[in-house]
Amino acid sequence: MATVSREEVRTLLDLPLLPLLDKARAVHLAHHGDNEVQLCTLLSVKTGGCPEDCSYCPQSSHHDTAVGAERMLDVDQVIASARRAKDLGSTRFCMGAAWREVKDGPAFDRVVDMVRGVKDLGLEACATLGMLTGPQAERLKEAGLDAYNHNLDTSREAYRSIIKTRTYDDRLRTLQNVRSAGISVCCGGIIGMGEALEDRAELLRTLASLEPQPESVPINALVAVEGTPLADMPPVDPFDLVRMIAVARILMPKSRVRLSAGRSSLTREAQAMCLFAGANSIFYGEKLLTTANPEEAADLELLRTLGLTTLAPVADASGSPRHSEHACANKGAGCGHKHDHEHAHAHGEAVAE
Ligand code: SAM
Ligand code: DTB
Ligand code: SF4
Repeated sequence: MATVSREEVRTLLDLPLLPLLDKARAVHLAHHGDNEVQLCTLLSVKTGGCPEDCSYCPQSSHHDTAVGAERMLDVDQVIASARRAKDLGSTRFCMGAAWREVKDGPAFDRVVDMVRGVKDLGLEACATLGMLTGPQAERLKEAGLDAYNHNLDTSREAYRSIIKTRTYDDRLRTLQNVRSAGISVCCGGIIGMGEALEDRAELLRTLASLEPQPESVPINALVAVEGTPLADMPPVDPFDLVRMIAVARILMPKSRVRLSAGRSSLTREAQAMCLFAGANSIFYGEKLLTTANPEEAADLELLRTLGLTTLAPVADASGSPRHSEHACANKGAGCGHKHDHEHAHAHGEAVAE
């Protein structure tokens, strides 16, 4: 897309909700008419004790929260979780570490092995490990990493009041290293941290101006965690989240927009509006990194009610059946579809594929 100005983004964000939804929906249908939602499962492979001071984060060692520093998980534990996620229908598995930056050595070697194991299962592999150098990004790429999550979180101006231990430019540098290594970019932000509308507009403008635009754009609503400096922030107005998603969809038509943290505080109806506005991925599984997320069954039921399907898994090198049989209303009528995802696609159902 041609460069967009802050004023143009602000005009979109300020539209009355229904005309904004009309615009976003038109863009969404033109680029993602398949009605597919990707299920992505998160796992914290190294929890807590992080030296960064991100005001929103329960894993920062600067804040006194219930999340303590834990040992890094073993490769086998991670692969077992990834297998469970896949059996439940996820097609993407994202490993998070509470690190400021990746340091070469045994811990990074272990993450590289985790990436290989996740890829062997036929899942998309994503990681979010803090800052990365070019050579580190290349090593992850060689291991098969598909995507790297590194959020800009908010505007450059507001960033300084949210995080003091690193700069916006540090963030942009890592994004460039990821891009140069040929890994796809997952980059988004958070609303509800006390930022002004201008900051939201500026975040969206910055994301949309990245060249190329990020393939994946997570939009998080702050999960206000006790012990963090943002613990007492008022809850996000769900319509504000719908607006952010709608404008992200309009500005980044081809990207996968992810309805991310904060879903546990949203009604089914609010989530439905987010999905209508252009979100086509959710984090799936009872936990995000350290905080709660809706139960899988509730998510599948919601998608089914809305007539959305889940993204089909990519081919598995082993060729073995990857999904258990799933009760399909059409099976009795002899629809002939052998696997869950075939039923889902043919009959407009949302099932764990
Ligand atoms: N340490 C790495 C980093 O900061 O990039 C990776 C993990 S970090 C937890 C990943 C992202 O989670 C952050 O960039 C932030 O956008 C999001 N996040 C963390 N805590 C959050 C919260 N309480 N509410 C909403 N989003 C949150
Ligand atoms: C993203 O933007 N949101 C996810 C994922 N990328 C890594 C993380 C949300 C974390 C919410 C707080 C927690 O569970 O610790
Ligand atoms: Fe550390 Fe990432 Fe949390 Fe910031 S968001 S404190 S870098 S884990």
